[in-house]
Amino acid sequence: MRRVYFLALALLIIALAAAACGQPAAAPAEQPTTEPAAAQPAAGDESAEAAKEIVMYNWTEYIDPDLYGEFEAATGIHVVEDNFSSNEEMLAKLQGGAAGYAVTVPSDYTVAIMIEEGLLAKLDKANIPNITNLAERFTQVPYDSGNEYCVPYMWGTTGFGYDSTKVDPPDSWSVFFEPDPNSDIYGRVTMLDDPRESFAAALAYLGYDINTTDEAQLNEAKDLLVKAKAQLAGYDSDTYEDLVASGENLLAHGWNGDFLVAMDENENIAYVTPEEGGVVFVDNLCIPASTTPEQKLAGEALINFLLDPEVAARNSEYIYYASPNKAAEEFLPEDFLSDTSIYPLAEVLDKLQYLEPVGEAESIYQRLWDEVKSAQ
Ligand code: SPD
Repeated sequence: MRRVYFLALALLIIALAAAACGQPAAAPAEQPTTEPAAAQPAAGDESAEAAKEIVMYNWTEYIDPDLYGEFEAATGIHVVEDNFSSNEEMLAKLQGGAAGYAVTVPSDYTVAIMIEEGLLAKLDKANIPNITNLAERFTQVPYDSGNEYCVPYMWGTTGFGYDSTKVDPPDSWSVFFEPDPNSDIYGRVTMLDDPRESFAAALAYLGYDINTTDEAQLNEAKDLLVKAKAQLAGYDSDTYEDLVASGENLLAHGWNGDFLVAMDENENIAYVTPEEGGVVFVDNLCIPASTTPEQKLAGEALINFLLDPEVAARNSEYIYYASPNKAAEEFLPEDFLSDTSIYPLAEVLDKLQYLEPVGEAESIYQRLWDEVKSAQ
């Protein structure tokens, strides 16, 4: 099972790399679908009517906020947003029985865990006609082949954002793991408050698989993370890019789109992915199993709206992440589609890997992460 998963992930990376080379990685998109976002009754539940208010449980700053108003104008459904800062935070909340979220946005490996644990509802695709706008390669994702539970929302990479007028281009994870008290960046650096992402950084630096379940390797990675802590201003997954843009910090571990947004505020910010390799991810729109039929209908209407080609293009341009929506490409400007911080070159993608579920080793990651966080 694990081999099949790995093979499928490898195929997805090859497809992304082929696309980055300008070679078609998939059959050309069919005619874009721009079906109205109005909520239709679910096939299996003729009596249900879409809820008039729903909650979207999303990463911070991960949608153009104007879209909620437009969705409400089109469907009469009001959306309230609640935020999380890591997959693990969102997962713990849903595992703990939180209900009332109509849509949430887990990353690839977390979708696999949520399906396994029965935390997601199957999508009724009759309510999501715009799903045909997805690029072919995003319909075959290994963690949810055929998009039974989720629709890919955005994809991106993890790397470093830095102030290019004050910091030499960092090309190695060593900027975090070989702290130098005499350097300008000492004390002005943050790392993601995210166990899998921060362990992936340390594991990649050590030359280990970022999905290892080997406890000895994980302990080594933990020691490295504790060593790195000496120069950290903190762990931060929500405001790190703003702190680099404002000049308070000089370097941060984070996600490409967030730094690109910050570049609008400070043109000196640059983004790179490390030489040793790191993480590529796909985040997904999914409906928790705990939704009522009414919330599910409204959630599916929201997913359908976000898959409209023009809406998807505007959303991508606003948050600066790459869209898995093939039909959106014609609405995206050329300089967006050719920006290699958004669509990395094939040789860069080749070095990146998806995080995968680690099964029982999840508790080792969590315990060691707690040790990192509490180390003095
Ligand atoms: N500000 C929104 C960032 C969303 C990033 N998702 C990252 C998933 C990484 N594993």
